Amino acid sequence: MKASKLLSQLERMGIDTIAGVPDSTLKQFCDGVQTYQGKMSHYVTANEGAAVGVAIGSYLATGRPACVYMQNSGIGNAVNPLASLANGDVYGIPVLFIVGWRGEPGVKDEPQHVFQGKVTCQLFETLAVAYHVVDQNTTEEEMGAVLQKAGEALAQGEQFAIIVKKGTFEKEAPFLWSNGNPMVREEVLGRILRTLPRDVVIVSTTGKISRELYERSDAIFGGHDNIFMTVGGMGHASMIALGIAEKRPDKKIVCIDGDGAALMHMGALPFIAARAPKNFYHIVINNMAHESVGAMPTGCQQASFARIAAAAGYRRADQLETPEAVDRIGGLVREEEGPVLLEIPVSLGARSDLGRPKESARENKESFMAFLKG
Ligand SMILES: Cc1ncc(C[n+]2csc(CCOP(=O)(O)OP(=O)(O)O)c2C)c(N)n1
Repeated sequence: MKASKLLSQLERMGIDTIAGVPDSTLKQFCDGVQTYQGKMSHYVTANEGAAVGVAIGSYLATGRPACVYMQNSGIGNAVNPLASLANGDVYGIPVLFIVGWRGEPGVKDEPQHVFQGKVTCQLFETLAVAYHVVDQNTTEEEMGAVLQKAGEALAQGEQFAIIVKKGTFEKEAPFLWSNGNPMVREEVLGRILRTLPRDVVIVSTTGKISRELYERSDAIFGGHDNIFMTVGGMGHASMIALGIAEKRPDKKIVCIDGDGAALMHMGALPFIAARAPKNFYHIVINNMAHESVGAMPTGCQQASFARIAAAAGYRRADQLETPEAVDRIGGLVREEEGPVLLEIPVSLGARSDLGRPKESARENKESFMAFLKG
């Protein structure tokens, strides 16, 4: 199936708005959305609930249903506006979902996708959203029938989900862009690990930032017990770090966040500033993209996390633009009180042979808790 073809079919169905958060299973589809020549408006939203919000608003303004795309991890974020606004017992607002299915039962995937993958279809059933699963063998004719069914549901003010298995979309011309930043994320993460005191507690965000930290830490120190990897729950690393920081004022806590993740639940910033934990250091690695799932731009390239954090009330907030500035983080963490936010601009891209954690998530939790205790 070609993304460009599906997009023009959606447009013919009267859909003129598409909003979502990128996903690795939908990488080819997301590339197709970026390069699409049609008339649809496209929004990469901060989270999947916000995409449902745009879909609702756009429908209210035009009477046309919108399409929301996301990874199945994002269903949780979408449930609130879906169940309490779009559902037929409330306003009855049509939305077409396109959902990448990570953790499909029987297909090996990372721990964070296993349970979510198992309950994906059930969740749509519970939410009274009719759905159809498509894969690489779905023919054009079958897809036509699915869209026909979807159109009928949308016409009734209902929602419909197309659940997409891995490998469904064909490769087309990728969407290529550069953010112009010279520093490389993995090198920056290595520098951060080297400059930080060895006894700091690190909470890292979802995606390749955690995978790169894990590998760098193993290579430099032969272990990673001080790192809690927020492998799922994108956007919640900083609140996890706050939870630890408040219970362990004797430890310095460093949250290593991504810009996409920080945007996803940005309410954390003023909240952390209000709690003012003295032992809290927040580093935002900013590549202006959801790099881990295919480097789609976040759509908020203008945002300065340092300025946002300063306005939110962090005690100090800076942008670090050179390797030498990154090397000074350790001194800052040793000498200054938090909450501090440091924004580090980096380029796009990652090593193609980047690994994944070798232990189970539970083993990592246990070694991290033992480190915290010790
Ligand atoms: C709720 C939710 N939506 C989407 C995803 C898929 N996902 C995993 S990592 C990622 C991108 C993270 O972007 P950012 O925080 O900027 O870090 P980067 O990958 O750019 O280093 C996305 C969208 C997810 N895991 N959870």
